[in-house]
Amino acid sequence: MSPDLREIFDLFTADGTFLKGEPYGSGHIHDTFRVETKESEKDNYILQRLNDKIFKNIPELQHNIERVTIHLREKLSAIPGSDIKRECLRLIPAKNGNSWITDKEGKFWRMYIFISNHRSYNIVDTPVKAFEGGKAIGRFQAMLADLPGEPLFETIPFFHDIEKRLETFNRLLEKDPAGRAEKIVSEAEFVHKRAEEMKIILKLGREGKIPVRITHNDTKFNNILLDENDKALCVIDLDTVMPGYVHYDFGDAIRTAANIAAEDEKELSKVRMDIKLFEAYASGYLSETRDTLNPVEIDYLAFAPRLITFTIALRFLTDYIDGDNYFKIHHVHHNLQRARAQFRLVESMEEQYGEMNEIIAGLI
Ligand code: ADP
Ligand code: GN1
Ligand code: MG
Repeated sequence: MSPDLREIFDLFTADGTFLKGEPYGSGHIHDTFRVETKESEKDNYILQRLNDKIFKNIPELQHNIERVTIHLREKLSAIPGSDIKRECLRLIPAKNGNSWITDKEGKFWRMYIFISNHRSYNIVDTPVKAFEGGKAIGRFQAMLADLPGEPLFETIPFFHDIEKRLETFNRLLEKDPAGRAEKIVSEAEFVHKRAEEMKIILKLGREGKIPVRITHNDTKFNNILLDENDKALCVIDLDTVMPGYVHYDFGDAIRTAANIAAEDEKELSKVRMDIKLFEAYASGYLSETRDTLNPVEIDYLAFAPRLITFTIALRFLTDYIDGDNYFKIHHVHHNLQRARAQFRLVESMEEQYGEMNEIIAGLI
């Protein structure tokens, strides 16, 4: 049954009267709706029914987002000419005093101001947009570097931990709960061939050579909104903002900003990492972070897209053999199709790895 959005809307302290609400965006995790208000001068809103199968502790998750958005807003307010309503997500408090409500079925909902006149891209077609995306993520990391207080909650423990992801994959491959293991023999071989080299970032972390920082952890390009002139506007989807390595954010952004094809492209010959888009994103990112990254972090930036694209391909593949319990899918073999496209993208990055390293070195 579709939710009664008007009823949910009225549980929040939003300014404006509910006119209509409809599904919005192409996120893989939550159920997202855009609510339009009757008054043209008032804000519109985003309502989200949160995925509590994936996020086990929603009050902790919301607490993180409250802290992060308050901090970002303070930083932005100090910049003359900033547009606070559009450059940072704003949670709308519920009438119960929390930043979320639960509905009759026990499902959690939250509300944000809808960021007006933004542009969102699943595929990036010009280096200028990639550059702006890089700047947005670089600035985001810089602004959160001095977040006061306790470390943020780990909303999904071991989220980018490739060792754990490999263990889960191998366990499910053995168990084969959906009877699909025989369909992925060549993909499993692809994974096993690269498993060892993918552990390098974790090893560098354990050896203390790269620091844990506050990272976003889900920097796919449609989580970076641009404005009507395609300038960096706002980083959204803050559910996984938590301690992490900068490589996770750099890698995931390149995975999406520099892939000239869709994430789930069926025609694998169309999938390729465009080196100009890579260069542009890296240039935007380093323009904001060059002075704060340590030499080892910089040395491994070019490796990061290989790691994260591999990790996310592995997660799509794992979900496929598990029977599609995690990502929203739009057809029966969707997760396999996504995994194949992402593995092809890993190969394209491998082919251009030398050049990627040269570009990073040239930007420092
Ligand atoms: P998911 O985790 O499912 O990806 P997101 O929080 O990224 O959920 O939201 C899904 C989509 O909704 C985003 O990709 C974006 O298009 C849109 N969206 C989310 N929050 C806002 C907002 N405050 N203003 C405008 N659009 C938004
Ligand atoms: C999910 O939430 P969304 O759709 O922006 C996923 C990411 C994956 C991505 C793949 C919490 O991102 O980790 O990289 O799909 N988010 C979560 O498209 O698992
Ligand atoms: Mg998203």
